[in-house]
Amino acid sequence: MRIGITCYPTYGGSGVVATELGIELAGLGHEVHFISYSQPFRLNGRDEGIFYHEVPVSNYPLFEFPPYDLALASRMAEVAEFYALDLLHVHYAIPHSVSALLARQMLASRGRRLPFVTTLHGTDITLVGLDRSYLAITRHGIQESDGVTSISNYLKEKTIADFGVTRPIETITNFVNCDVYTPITDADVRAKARLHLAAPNEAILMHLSNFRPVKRVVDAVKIFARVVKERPAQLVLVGDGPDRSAAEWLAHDLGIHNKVRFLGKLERVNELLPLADILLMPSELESFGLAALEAMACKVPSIATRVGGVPELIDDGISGLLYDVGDVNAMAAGALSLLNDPTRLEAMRCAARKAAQQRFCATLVVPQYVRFYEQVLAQEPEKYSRSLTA
Ligand code: GMT
Repeated sequence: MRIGITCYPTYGGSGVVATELGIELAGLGHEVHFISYSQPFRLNGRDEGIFYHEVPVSNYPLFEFPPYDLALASRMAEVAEFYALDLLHVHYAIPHSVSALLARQMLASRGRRLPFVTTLHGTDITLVGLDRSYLAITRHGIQESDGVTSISNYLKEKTIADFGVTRPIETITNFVNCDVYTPITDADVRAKARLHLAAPNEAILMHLSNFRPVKRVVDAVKIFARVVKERPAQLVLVGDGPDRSAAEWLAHDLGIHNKVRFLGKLERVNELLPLADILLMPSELESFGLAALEAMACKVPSIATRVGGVPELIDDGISGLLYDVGDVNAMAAGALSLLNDPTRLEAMRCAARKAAQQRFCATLVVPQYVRFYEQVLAQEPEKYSRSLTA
């Protein structure tokens, strides 16, 4: 198949999933064309079968807001035509599903078919899409998609309840490449690599996010402050975003800044995650929690919040521990109980890796997308043209 993928290419879970999906699809022999305003950050330009098409957005003095969604629609139609795309797969409903809808209409008027699949990721449904200025158009984009997938059952139910979407939505969970995200099995190698981040007697707690308010990175610092009072430890924060300054200030105010390391945005998180003992994911909301899955594949369990789709990923008490949002005392106590009981921690580490392998491995999930594309492509052309004119 020749598949066009559109996503937010910068730091963010939906862009990561879209990029990893493109890489996996190309690995299966499909031709993948990314269409976006910049190169998705996990692409290196060297992957066979992957092409990148930038969306130029020209400005004009009349435009206070350059219309990216229109430029995207034009580019989608252009790329689909030039490269004979079979379908488009857009990640994050706003505005990508609407641009795809326009591209589909543009090509239909020229007698060419371009179905599109929309994958719902999170804040497109739970936050941004609920804003009055976007709600109706987001619902329209979803409703008019040729296929819709959601990354968790939670998000699927939320879309039906809050947007009144009546078309079927298929849950296809996020996934991880279990050969790229792996534990470091040699204890000596792992111990040596950890020395870059912590002293041998220190536990490593890690947090990985885009530091937006929804991630509650400040809670990660609060949890760590309670842990480090009781035992030697380091907090390693990977990523960057609006709440970084608040987290840095808190670490200084609490006098623990020499134990807190901000590594910034990094690409090869698969090399860092296996060095952690525990991942902290104290989010206000997660429709899935991709960072926790990537950590699980590296044999790292999470202390996380019982929100959104997280309970579909983490089996509380088995592959991680779940708490109420903001309950930093309980989360710190949970982290300490694991760190002070190496046998229990090891059992949880093994369960985390096993869950990633058995339920969320790319080899299991990516074929679900391929089957879904085939179903969309098999939809009868008459039905397709009816939906276009309806
Ligand atoms: O909202 C974000 O934090 C970013 C967002 C995105 O779309 O980039 O992440 C969402 O999608 C991820 C990948 O599917 C999920 O793992 C995250 O749980 C989800 N974030 C939220 O629901 C807050």
